[in-house]
Amino acid sequence: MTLVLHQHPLASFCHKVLIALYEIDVPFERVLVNLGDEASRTTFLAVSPLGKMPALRDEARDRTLFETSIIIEYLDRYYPGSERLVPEAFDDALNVRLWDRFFDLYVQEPMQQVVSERMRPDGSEARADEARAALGRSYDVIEKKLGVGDWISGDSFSMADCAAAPGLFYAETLLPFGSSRPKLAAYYSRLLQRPSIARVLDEAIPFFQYYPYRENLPVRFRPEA
Ligand SMILES: N[C@@H](CCC(=O)N[C@@H](CS)C(=O)NCC(=O)O)C(=O)O
Repeated sequence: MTLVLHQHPLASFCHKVLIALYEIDVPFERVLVNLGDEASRTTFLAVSPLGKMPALRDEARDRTLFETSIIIEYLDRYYPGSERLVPEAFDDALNVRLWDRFFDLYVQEPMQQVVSERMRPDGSEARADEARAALGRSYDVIEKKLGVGDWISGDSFSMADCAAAPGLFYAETLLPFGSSRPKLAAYYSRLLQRPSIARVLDEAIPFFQYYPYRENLPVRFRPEA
């Protein structure tokens, strides 16, 4: 198999690239990374020296890529699906890249911050409130942006929606969208119904038992008590 994705099924940034791979509909192999296992960690660090997931190896073109947005741009260019994930026209592409950055930096980052605070050995969760407040501000920006077309940058599903789905999926378990953000809630429902996204989330079901906020997941993903 030419494309090999090194990933973990619970990791939100891995979900982002998996969604893109399913949208493009290109065959790939996956290697499950277990950072707690010495052998798996060593193999992974040889591919992704900073230890960040996911990483993509393309044997056919002899390229190794990390950083999700770069991986998706690469796939979209060299293994394009029927619809482009990053539009050709510069202004449209810039808009997609802007919202891709927005979801990575201002949704995924504070979301991960809240989750990692839960794992602090002293149990203090000192910075969780700050990160939740940042998430709330991001929700307000998204609410304002939505309204033209079904997707974040308009009528076409794009790389930015690949970034939005995993960030919002986990963020909603930490800070619900609330009744003041109806467009965000409707966008989130559309994302969950998108076949590529539903597939990625369904594949993660066996792993959701390890998610610290599993009790707040949508019912169909919640592990049995
Ligand atoms: N900016 C990176 C972020 C990747 C990232 O933070 N991945 C997480 C998993 S969701 C990770 O590798 N965590 C392990 C670690 O930081 O040690 C990207 O877009 O690829």
